[in-house]
Amino acid sequence: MGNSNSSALSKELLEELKLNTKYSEVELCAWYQTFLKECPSGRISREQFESIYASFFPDADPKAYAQHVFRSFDSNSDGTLDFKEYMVALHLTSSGQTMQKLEWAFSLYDVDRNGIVSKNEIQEIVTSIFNMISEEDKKNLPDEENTPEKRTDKIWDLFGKKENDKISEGEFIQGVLDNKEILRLIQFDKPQKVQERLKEKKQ
Ligand SMILES: [Ca+2]
Ligand SMILES: [Ca+2]
Repeated sequence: MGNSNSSALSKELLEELKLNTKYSEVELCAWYQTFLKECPSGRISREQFESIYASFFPDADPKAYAQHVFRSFDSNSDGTLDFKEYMVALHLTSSGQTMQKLEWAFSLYDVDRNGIVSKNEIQEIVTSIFNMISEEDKKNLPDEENTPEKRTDKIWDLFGKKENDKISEGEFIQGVLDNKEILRLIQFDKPQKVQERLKEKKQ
């Protein structure tokens, strides 16, 4: 339509996204139109991002987790998600390759971005995950992982770490690849439900 310049994706960005995500050129262009319709400014603010999460978890408090996820996707740390960051996020959370996903998981847990993960950082993310679980669902958690502290202790033990040890990115990824139990414990375990609601919203 009239404003073809502002609503077209640059060739450069298109090529980059084709390389780094599973999406085709046609899909990326379609996503871009949807993105611009939802976010005419071309950027998603942290507040918008939080309110999207809030709409998915009406029975819980997803704010802290949303902030951590936002940080992990805001790769240039400018406080907004542009289309590129948004598409990488979408790719990673839907069907990214394992290695990419694990690198992203590490960045989610590396709260202060210093390249290593401490037990405190694990507990911070685990606590934010707990805030997204409704009171009803919390009652069904196994006894040894039904508080953020217990779950953090369990993860830390599975990584074979002592209280003040740290985990490097390589160790983190290897640990998760070697032990499915760690993978289960570091994740929020209802991504499927969220994905379904996301799909519903897009239609
Ligand atoms: Ca950004
Ligand atoms: Ca850190």
